[in-house]
Amino acid sequence: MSKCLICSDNFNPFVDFGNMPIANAFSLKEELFNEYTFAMKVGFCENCNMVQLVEQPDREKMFHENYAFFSSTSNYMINHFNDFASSVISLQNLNENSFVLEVGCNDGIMLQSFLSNKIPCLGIEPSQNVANVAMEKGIEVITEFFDQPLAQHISKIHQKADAILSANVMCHIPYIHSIYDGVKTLLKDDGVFIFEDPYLGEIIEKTSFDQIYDEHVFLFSALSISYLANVHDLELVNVEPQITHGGSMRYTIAHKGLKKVSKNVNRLIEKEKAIGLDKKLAYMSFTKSVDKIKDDLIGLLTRLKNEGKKVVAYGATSKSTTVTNYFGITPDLVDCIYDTTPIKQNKYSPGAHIPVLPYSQFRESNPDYVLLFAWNHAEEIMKKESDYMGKKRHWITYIPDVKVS
Ligand code: JHZ
Ligand code: SAH
Repeated sequence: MSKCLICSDNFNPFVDFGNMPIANAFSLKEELFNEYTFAMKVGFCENCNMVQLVEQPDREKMFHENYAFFSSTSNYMINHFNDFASSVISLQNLNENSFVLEVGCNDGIMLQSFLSNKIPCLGIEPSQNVANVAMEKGIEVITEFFDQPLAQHISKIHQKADAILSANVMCHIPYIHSIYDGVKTLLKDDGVFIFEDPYLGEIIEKTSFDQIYDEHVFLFSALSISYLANVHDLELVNVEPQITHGGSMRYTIAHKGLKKVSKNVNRLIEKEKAIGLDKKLAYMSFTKSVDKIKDDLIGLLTRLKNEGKKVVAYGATSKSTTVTNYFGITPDLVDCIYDTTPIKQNKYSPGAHIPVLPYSQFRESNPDYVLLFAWNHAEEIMKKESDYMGKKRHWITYIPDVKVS
C-alpha cells in the first residue's frame, strides 16, 4: 500500500514499469555503469482521483545545471506559448503595471512574449543552464524551486500577481500542496493561476503510457485538480483542451467564489466520470493496452532487424526512456537516435544506452525506417522531413497503436 500525495489515503499501484533511470540523464560512455534507477509504479487514489507515481527520485537528480530539455526546440511550441501569453494578456487586461509569474519558465519560451509587450514578469527556474538562456533574453529569473517559502519571499519584493502561469511543470512536483499554498499567498484577489499539463483522459484514451516517467509525478484530470484546488480554498474555474504534448489540458484556478465558473468545468467532470476516470477499472485495461503496443512494436523491430533493414529513431525525448526501458529496445534493434539538442548529442540514452547523434547527421544515415519518439511533434517533423522520407523510407509510430507509414 502507498499513501496518496494529495489526500493521504492508501492505494495500490495498477502498473509496474520496473526499474527506470532518470528520463533526461543522457550519459557519456564512462558514466554508463553508474546509472541511478528507481522503481516506477503508478497508482490511482480512489478518494481524490489523483493518478500518481508511487516513488519519485529527489528533485535535484532531475533538475540541475545540466538539464537536457530546452523548451524552444519546437517551432510549434514557440507559437503555442506566444498564443498562451496573448490569451492571458487579454483575459486579465495586462499592462505595464501588472505582474506575471511563471513557474518553470525553462529557456523563457513563454515569458519572452510578456517581455516584448513590456508586461513586468518573473520566471522561477531551478535548472541553471536553461534559466541562463531565459536570462540572456533579458528575463528576470530566480533560479530556485518554487514552493510556499519562496512565494513568501517573492511577496516581499514584488506586488501580488495578476497571473501565475505554468506549463508542463505542475505535474512534476510531488510537494504540490506547498505550490498551492504559494499560489494562494501570491495571487491578487482577481488573479488567475493558469497551468497546462498532459491530460489523463487523453493518456488513457490514446494509451500514451510514455507520458509516465520520473518527472511526471501526476497525471491530472479535472476531477483531481478540482479536489486539490478546493483543499487550498481555490477553485477550478475553466478548462481548455490543448493538442500539445499529445493532448493536454489548460486549467484556470482562482480564489474560491471570486470568479464565475465556466460550464466547461462541470461538463468535463461529467465526461471523466462517464469514461470511468474515477474508477479503478479504466486503469486495469490501460495496462493491457500498453502490453499490446509492446508486443507489436518489439515484433515489428525484430522482423525488420531479421530482414536486414536499417532502423534509426528521431527525437531523444524523455518519453522514449519509458518506451526503450520498458520494452527492452536496445541498439540491437534501433541503431541510434537523432536529436537537435546539443547537450544530448554524442551521449547515450538513459538505461537503454542507444547512441544519441546530432540531427545534422540524420539524412546521411540513409535509414529504411525511422521510429518517431517525438510523436507529439509528428505534424511539425513529418512536414519538415517529407521530401527526404519520400516513398522508400517509412515512419514507425506506436501511439495509440503501432503503425508504419
Ligand atoms: P518533447 C519534455 O518531454 C520533458 P519530452 C518535460 N518533463 C515535459 O513535460 C515536456 O518536455 C514538456 C527533439 N526534436 O518536446 C528535441 C528534434 O530533434 O517531445 C527534443 O529533444 N527535432 C519537461 O522530452 C525532443 O525531440 C525536431 O524537429 O518528451 C522533443 O521532446 C523537434 C520538434 C524536436 O519532450
Ligand atoms: N514550461 C516549459 C518547461 C517545462 S520543463 C515548457 O512547457 O516547455 C519543466 C521545468 O520545470 C524544468 O525546466 C524544471 O527545471 C522546472 N521545475 C521543476 N520543478 C520546479 C519547481 N518546483 N519550481 C519551478 N520550476 C520547476
